[in-house]
Amino acid sequence: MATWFLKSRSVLQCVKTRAGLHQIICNRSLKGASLHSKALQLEDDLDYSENEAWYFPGGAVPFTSKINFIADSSEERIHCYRVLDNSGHHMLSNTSKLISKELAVQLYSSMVTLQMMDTVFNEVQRQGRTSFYMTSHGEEAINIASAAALSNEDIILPQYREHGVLLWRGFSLQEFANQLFANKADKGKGRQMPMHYGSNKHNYITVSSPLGTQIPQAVGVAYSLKMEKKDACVVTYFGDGTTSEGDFHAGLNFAAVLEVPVIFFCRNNGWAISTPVTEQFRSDGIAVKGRAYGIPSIRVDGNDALAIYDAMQEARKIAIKEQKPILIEALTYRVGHHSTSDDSTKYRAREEIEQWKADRNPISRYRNWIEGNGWWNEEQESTLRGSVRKQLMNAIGVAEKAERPALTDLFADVYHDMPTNLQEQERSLTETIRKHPQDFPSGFAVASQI
Ligand SMILES: Cc1ncc(C[n+]2csc(CCOP(=O)(O)OP(=O)(O)O)c2C)c(N)n1
Ligand SMILES: [Mg+2]
Repeated sequence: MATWFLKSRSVLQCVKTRAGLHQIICNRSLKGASLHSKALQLEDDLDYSENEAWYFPGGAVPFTSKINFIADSSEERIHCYRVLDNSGHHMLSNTSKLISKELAVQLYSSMVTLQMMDTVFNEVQRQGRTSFYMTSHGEEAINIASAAALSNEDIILPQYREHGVLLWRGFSLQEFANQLFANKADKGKGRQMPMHYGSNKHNYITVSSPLGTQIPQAVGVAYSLKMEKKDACVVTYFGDGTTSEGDFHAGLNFAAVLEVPVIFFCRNNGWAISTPVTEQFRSDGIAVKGRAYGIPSIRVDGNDALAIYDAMQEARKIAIKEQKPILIEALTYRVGHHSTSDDSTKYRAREEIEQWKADRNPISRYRNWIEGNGWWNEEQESTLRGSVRKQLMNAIGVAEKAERPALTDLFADVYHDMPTNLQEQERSLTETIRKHPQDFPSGFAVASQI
């Protein structure tokens, strides 16, 4: 391998072969076409003399006599793709890219449902009826429009503020309520914190609290899709704060090298609980980081449903057809508190929140567009809101009254044969509940004999 650094141009052929070999060793699944295009790229580089360039994997590296550090930022920031302007007028000259009336209305109805569901479930938590909640207020367009651009076969690895994707896929308001109340009908058997949704049926991998763990996992899932030659991709969502985790960087690098169909979707909402993005990184946001790893990347207006839909559709096409990762950075704002355990007015100005809520609201902007098309009116609005409210009230009533999961479920499903330490813990918990029933919520099915 030391011959790599041989200076003579006469060894170029040898270097070319080595570059080819290097690629094969790195990734045996590389298709012939891809190798061929890399070889062509090297041919183009032949214009350089040996004094002008070194040949390294990836192409020729020209020499310069100027000492020149790559700038820490470019003069102009990466542009942000949008289709609708602030008042909901479309900016495209080619209007054929716009969506059908049916889909447009479906997107709007789902965004409103998500907003209402968040408002009501958040209230329920404030009343002390559930233990925790997180709204996606301000990020409704990201949730719904990104989901709408996918096929249900695409696998989602979420962070936690993307329950709208699950809503779009058909997870019912009753199923959401069952999870939040941790009742017997909850698919997770009440073992997860509220908001930690998951559903096999909807190809939605269960939320996991430690930030960023979903990112390298998504790359692994995408690698399996690649091996099985599936016509599908993986989408993993995460926030701006999560890009400071090592898992983000490891995940991007693996995805680029393994050439897998994964879409990294970053919701850059300005805050990671109380940490603003200005204290999180000094780069031009997240999109620029994709390039550093060799990943095609785009910045999108996260409050423009049509832009999100369009970008996601394109990203999906590239990811599957070209078998490569894509990074999408959606600029938005976390209008709500981080969670019900947070009061964001303690660390940010109310005016900032109000400005995003009023002037940059993704739902009202989109409503202006569909109303302008004659596809929506006030009567439809009140019918939709009335119906969603009724469904929510009903779902909450049912979920709250439902039986709790059996206590034994707390210890099941991890091991085929329960180890003795878990058996001991189960016995001890059952005993404690029997002795101090007043300290535990009622309605547990405690095993009679363990
Ligand atoms: C590894 C890890 N570190 C810290 C936390 C605590 N924590 C939970 S959410 C959060 C903020 C994440 O911000 P971001 O990724 O921007 O997502 P957002 O909440 O803005 O949607 C933090 C620090 C955690 N869950 N996991
Ligand atoms: Mg954030």
